[in-house]
Amino acid sequence: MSTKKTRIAIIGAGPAGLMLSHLLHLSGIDNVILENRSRDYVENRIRAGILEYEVAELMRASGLGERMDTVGSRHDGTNFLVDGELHHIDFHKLVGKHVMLYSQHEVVRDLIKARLEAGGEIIFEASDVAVHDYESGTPYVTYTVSGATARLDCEVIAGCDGFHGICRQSFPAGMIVEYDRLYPFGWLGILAEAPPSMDELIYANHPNGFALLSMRSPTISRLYLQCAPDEPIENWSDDRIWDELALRLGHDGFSLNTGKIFQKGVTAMRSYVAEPMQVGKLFLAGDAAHIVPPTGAKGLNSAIADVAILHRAIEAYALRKDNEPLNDYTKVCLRRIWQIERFSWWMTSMMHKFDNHGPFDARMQTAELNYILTSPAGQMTLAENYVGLPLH
Ligand code: RFL
Ligand code: PHB
Repeated sequence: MSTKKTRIAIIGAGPAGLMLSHLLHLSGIDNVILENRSRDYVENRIRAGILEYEVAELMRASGLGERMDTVGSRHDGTNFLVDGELHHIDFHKLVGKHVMLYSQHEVVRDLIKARLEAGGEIIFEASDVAVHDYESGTPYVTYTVSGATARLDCEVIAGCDGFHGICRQSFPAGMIVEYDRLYPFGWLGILAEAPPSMDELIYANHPNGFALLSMRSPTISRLYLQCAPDEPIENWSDDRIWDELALRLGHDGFSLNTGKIFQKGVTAMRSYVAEPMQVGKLFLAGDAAHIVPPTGAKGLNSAIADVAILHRAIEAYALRKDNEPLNDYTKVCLRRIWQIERFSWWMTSMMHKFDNHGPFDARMQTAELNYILTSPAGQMTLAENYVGLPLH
């Protein structure tokens, strides 16, 4: 069996694993990423689109801002459509910050390019990845690549392998407490060759269900419709999708640009947190430890926030022999994560149609929306959370 050695073994080349690898490299800390998919697959996986203010700042501060600031676009606010009335939330005016619209797969491409140009090692198509001896001082990872088994010796393992990865599942039985909520709906998402119909997003609460207008570029729209969690995609012809989007997003003076739909998919909606996020020298980050429904645009951002915290903790350990920040990793992350979970759950509860809601619940939802959208204090709460809490 071939054996390699590094200081930090990172499992998963999603945004969490790649950003951690990049930040560690900038601190001069040797690391290797093991990813079970191909480079082409991870670079073309379509997911999130909104970067919080501080996440965008971190991209810039770590030398990754150039393409984001050229291809991406700055959004100073967003729109909520309720009872056919459009409310604009001006983040910049309310909290002096903005967000960036820049696709997750572009972030992933930038990070992979930066790592490879700096001589970093990402082992793609590594199968049978398994983590060992992380409760001792000498952890290691085994994997198979091109049919041969290999071993990677390390000091710390970062489990950045997403919700279905192996790292969380490798924790000792009974150690993890799971907090879980499944929502009784999903999102049908499309990408279409259609210029965005607005310059900022629209989050719509409609009697037929939630809809979201987003975009990827001046020629590509990204749009979502609330649907059943197990909705067969065949139920939705292109014509039905456009008709329903036009209905749910419709308001005075608005017209929906349509075009060729080139990607369609249904995503289930879930809130999930695993506690603790560490055992011995194995640390979870991003979707490996927690999931949010996409309504608050927080999934990618909270993955980056975890690794910003983990990077600082590994730096203290690796450069200054200070173990305290690593020992505190779960505590520091969870404080922020539960705030993100609350915001994502709240946005989801406020914006969707719940079939089990009676007339009273429905009125409560409307009252909450009216308060949030018309009170300066309500708008401030929304803006503060949407642009993102501090990255610590
Ligand atoms: P990722 O991106 O899932 O990356 C994990 C990586 O680990 C690899 N992996 C393994 N590698 C080696 N061995 C194994 N055994 C492995 N098992 C898995 C995977 O191939 C992958 O490359 O997790 P990370 O880095 O924590 O990043 C989190 C974000 O990707 C995620 O939170 C968001 O994309 C969530 N999400 C969305 N968030 C939003 O804020 N807005 C959205 O619109 C949005 N849309 C989405 C989404 C997630 C989706 N999923 C997970 C189904 C749409 C979809 C379809
Ligand atoms: C997206 O552009 O894909 C997107 C934007 C905002 C969200 C969710 C998804 O809340």
